[in-house]
Amino acid sequence: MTFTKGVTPSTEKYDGSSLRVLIVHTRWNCEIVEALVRGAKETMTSEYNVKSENISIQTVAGSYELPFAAQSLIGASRMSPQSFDAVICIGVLIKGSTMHFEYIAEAVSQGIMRVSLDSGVPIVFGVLTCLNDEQALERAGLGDNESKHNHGIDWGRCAVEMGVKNTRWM
Ligand code: DLZ
Repeated sequence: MTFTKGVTPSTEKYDGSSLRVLIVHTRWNCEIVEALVRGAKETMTSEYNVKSENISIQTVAGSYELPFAAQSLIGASRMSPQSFDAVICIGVLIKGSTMHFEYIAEAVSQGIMRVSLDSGVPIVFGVLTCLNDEQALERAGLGDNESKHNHGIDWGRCAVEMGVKNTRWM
């Protein structure tokens, strides 16, 4: 049996022109992360009319710092006239020879979910957890593999959908 792998595009057309989106990304594995950030940003602006000036970009050192940064920045934005409607946390974890990968991946995924539910702001899980460099490159749309695909594109779409739905459901 064959089936369509991955996310089926939504049948609804979302208007992102009034959304405010935060992207927090790591400086670890920088080239791969930058391609993912570009994919997310370009998708939001070109497909959904999100204004570039309404996309805030902040960096942290590594993926472990992403949940704390998201929590602080969401909190700070609440003090300003316009708070964030959606957040994308972007990082790339690549398995090495120690247990670092497992601990960080677990902490970050749990942390991001906790910040999202506690704050009521949808946070897209844009953290690749890869077993090797090739997997990371392929998922950022880089390298030679024919099946490469930039997952940042999906994260941008997800952020707009969740941001719009969040403003409706609030
Ligand atoms: C320490 C570490 C390691 C080994 N690997 C990665 C990685 O592949 N991707 C990533 O984003 N960050 C990594 N880090 C850094 C941690 O996430 C964190 O920045 C440090 O442990 C400091 O808290």
